[in-house]
Amino acid sequence: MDRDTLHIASSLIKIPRQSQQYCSSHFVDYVERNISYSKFFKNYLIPNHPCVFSKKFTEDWNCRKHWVTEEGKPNFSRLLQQFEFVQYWKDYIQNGHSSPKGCLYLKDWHMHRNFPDHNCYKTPIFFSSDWLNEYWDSIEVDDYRFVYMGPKGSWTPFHADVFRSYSWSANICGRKKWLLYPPGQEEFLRDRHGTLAYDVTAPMLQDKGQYPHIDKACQPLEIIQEAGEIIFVPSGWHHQVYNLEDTISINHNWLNGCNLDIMWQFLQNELASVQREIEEWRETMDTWHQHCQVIMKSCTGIDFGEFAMFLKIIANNRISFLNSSLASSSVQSRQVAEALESLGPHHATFDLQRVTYILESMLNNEDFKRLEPSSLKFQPESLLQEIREATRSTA
Ligand SMILES: O=C(O)CCC(=O)C(=O)O
Ligand SMILES: [Fe+2]
Repeated sequence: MDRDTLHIASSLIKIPRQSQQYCSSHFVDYVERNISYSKFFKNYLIPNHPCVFSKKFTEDWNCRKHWVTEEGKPNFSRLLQQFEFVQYWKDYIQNGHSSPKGCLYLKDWHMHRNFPDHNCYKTPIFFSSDWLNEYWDSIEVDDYRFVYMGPKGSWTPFHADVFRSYSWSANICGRKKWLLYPPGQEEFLRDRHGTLAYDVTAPMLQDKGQYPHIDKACQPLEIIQEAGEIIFVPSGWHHQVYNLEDTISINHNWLNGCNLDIMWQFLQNELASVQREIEEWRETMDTWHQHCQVIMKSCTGIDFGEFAMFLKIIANNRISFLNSSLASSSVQSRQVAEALESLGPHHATFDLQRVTYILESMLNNEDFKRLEPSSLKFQPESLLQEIREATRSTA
């Protein structure tokens, strides 16, 4: 990241997100060839706008060569040697796109975790400020890097991504149709009980008795993604996705300093909905607030204590990086060091500014103040002080 971009980003940090108005535009930017990281950061990450990268950006990936035949179809003999689901898929196509098992879609397969040496793609630099995978790699519990393999006709219902993260998704072969709705539109796509639509194209949605706010919903942004292209799905944009051909894709969920505020708002909303759900027990239980955190963790995958820990690990890595003392003893820490190196010290400074901003907001949050000291394994005030010291010379 260059210095100008850091200045622009720093000045935006404390401005609350405007409620976003995207309905008027039905176009999505197409990135034909190399753009600088700073440009991607300013044009897409900060404004939280989608874009599509051309197939130039994946042309040197091994999987684009090895997993695909010359006709652009999945290379089953090659894939069969490696992966089991492929037998089902091959039979399905030979059987005229049908199977007694139905139209199965292999989703959320942790290929990267299961085959760490499978050097079949490289995350483009644009998506490399990835705190989600950096944190979950460090605790060795999970990751958010996936392969999807789906026959023509398979699809993913309407949703927004985990913790309101970004996603990027590259078609190794095949084509997808994406229907994207800007943040906030999902409120108009709920039925009278408040349940989010499963299929936004279902005729039932036109029934105003069932979907009372449907008239207010804008048309989705419709994107056809061709083989080799990568789509950037911004934070909190709900989407529904179709495989128009037999399609293999690689996607990551990721988040960073630009959408950290969206994640933090999401967690506060999640906690509020747990609290509403068990409101009636509030007065009868001393440990009601702790219980809310436990329920939130089991429904959402994270609680306030772990979110604070996540910020601590991210901040520590950047403090060490700025002090030139970042360890790179394991594969994971080498990956982190490489990413921080290629994004540069201005990016690390921006990251720390964002951690500070959110940590300060957390310290003012009533539910955060109520956490048991034991659920917080460090002192946020000390971390803020360390960040101030580390960024003093660079800011
Ligand atoms: O490709 C799909 O079917 C779904 C992908 C998706 O939801 C995502 O990348 O966020
Ligand atoms: Fe998604």
